[in-house]
Amino acid sequence: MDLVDYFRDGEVADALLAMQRDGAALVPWILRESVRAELGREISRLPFAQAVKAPGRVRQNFDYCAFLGTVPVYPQLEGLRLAIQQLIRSSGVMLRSEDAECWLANDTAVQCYQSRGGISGHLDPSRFVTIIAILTIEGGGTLEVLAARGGPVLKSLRLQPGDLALLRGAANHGEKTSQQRPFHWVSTLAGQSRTSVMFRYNVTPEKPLPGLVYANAPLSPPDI
Ligand SMILES: O=C(O)CCC(=O)C(=O)O
Repeated sequence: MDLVDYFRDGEVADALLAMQRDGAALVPWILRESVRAELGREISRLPFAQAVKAPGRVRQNFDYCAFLGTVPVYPQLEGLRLAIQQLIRSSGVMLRSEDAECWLANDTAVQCYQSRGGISGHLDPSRFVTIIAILTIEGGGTLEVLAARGGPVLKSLRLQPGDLALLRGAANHGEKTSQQRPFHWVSTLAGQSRTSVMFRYNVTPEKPLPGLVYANAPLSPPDI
């Protein structure tokens, strides 16, 4: 059974163009109920860690579990990674920064927000290029594109279980400014928790990102 509804491909292409224009866009209800339930069960077994304070003024209030490259041991998440990669690559969309056909989902992060959790206004690191794909697995939240770190809000997306949000990543080939990446913040809906799965195209996977630990990172050699 397909994880996502391929018959709605045209909707993904339209959303990618809206993402290019506005910084973010939504493809509602892309995951089937049964798929979300399976993912939820698998996600509950992940080795979560608490997000550490990001550099500067960014406040992060969630637990996360990240994988670089493939997602070993967790077949539902790995299946979702491949399905979303295929969905975006086959959209036929030519973005300003790069053809969507070149996009890779080689960096996966599962994030669990308790009620009132979230992340304050920030830019994603420039190593994450072109498209950031964010699925809401459980709970509800809001993702807002901002004119600057503290607002005002330019576009607001309400995130429901099964939705796919698309966020504009950095331009490939070394973007130096923040013109391409939108400032954004994420919050939970009142009284709700939220679990998201985020797929990104990391163009410098060999360089560690301060504060981020991958669950499948190779063990460091023993001290001798
Ligand atoms: O969990 C989400 O919906 C996205 C979080 C986000 O913007 C980030 O971690 O940079």
